[in-house]
Amino acid sequence: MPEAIRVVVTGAAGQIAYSLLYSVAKGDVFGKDQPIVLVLLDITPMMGVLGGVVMELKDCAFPVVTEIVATDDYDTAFKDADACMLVGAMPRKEGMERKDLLAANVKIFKGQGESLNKVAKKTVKVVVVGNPANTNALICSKHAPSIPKENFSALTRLDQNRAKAQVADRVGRSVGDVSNAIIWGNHSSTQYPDMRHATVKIDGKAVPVHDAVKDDNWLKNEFISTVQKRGAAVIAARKLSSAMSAANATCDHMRDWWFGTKPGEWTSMAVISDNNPYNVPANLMYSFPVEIKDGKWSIKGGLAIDDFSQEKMDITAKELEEERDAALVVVGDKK
Ligand code: NAX
Repeated sequence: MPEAIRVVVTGAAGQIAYSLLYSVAKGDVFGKDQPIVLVLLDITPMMGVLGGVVMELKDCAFPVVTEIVATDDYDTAFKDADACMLVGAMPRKEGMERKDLLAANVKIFKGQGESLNKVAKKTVKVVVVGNPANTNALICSKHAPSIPKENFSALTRLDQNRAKAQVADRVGRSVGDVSNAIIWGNHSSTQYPDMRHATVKIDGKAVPVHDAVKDDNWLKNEFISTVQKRGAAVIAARKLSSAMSAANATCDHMRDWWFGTKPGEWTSMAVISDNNPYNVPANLMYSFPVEIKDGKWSIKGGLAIDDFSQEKMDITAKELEEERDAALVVVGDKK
């Protein structure tokens, strides 16, 4: 058996973590032969609830889990961490403006970045799920300068999965037949779900999604807004935000980062935009199509960008620049 890896889940007493921990502990992310020390972080008032989660995890008797650590202390949680799923965040409360939410959250991610910088392995892989995920990931990375920027990412895989599901339904195929959907930009309503390079397998052949859907108007309008607003639609129906699908996407994201993408396929991840091949401004956590090999992602280059796409990519970049600048003021890195 290989040596155990330390996997940290924050917001561990929350609703996404409740599904996420089950999959991680079952071996669905790092493999059924990879022992795991499962580290659960939440805030002090949630320690009682977290104790219940620990009891349930123990009662699952998952063979890959060698130890469970539950804590409210950042340095204890992140010590020697190999992989971190940063789900915990301050939820939006009634009457709270977007800027108040941003301020509360970037302070959390500054603190977690500082702790990662001090105590985590320099090879740690970090995915931020807690919103505003892209900007939180950027702030976290900035406060962990001893860890490569490439080791930080934010989750847009849920948006990608949503996009694939919409197209699969539309053309009456299984979602597994749809490949190479792209989410560009922010995990917010400005994201640009792009199917221009995606294919759907029909009778064993990879057909461009545009040819299979045969409705450019749907792809440019209803499809995009459905994906952009899917989170709100789930809340309206379930009276709770997406949890199972968010947990599943977090697992997909980390599994692909750990084991790699299939040849000829890419996946969407928000990663540092420095030196990207699409002229997106530097110094943002922007979602791109990435290929992953040996635990390292690289942005898939060479995809043609038409005027329609360029405009949408610019809108979401602008929002990320505004979020970043506001966040840098909050953490005192900018006046
Ligand atoms: P919950 O409110 O159920 O759980 C959040 C948990 O985080 C709570 O237990 C809370 O005590 C904990 N927490 C707060 N501050 C913390 C800190 N400093 N350290 C550790 N834990 C802390 O929310 P849940 O539904 O699980 O959602 C978590 C986050 O995911 C939210 O920010 C949400 O907006 C975000 N989402 C992001 C998605 C994405 O695709 N990037 C999609 C789903 C989800 O909306």
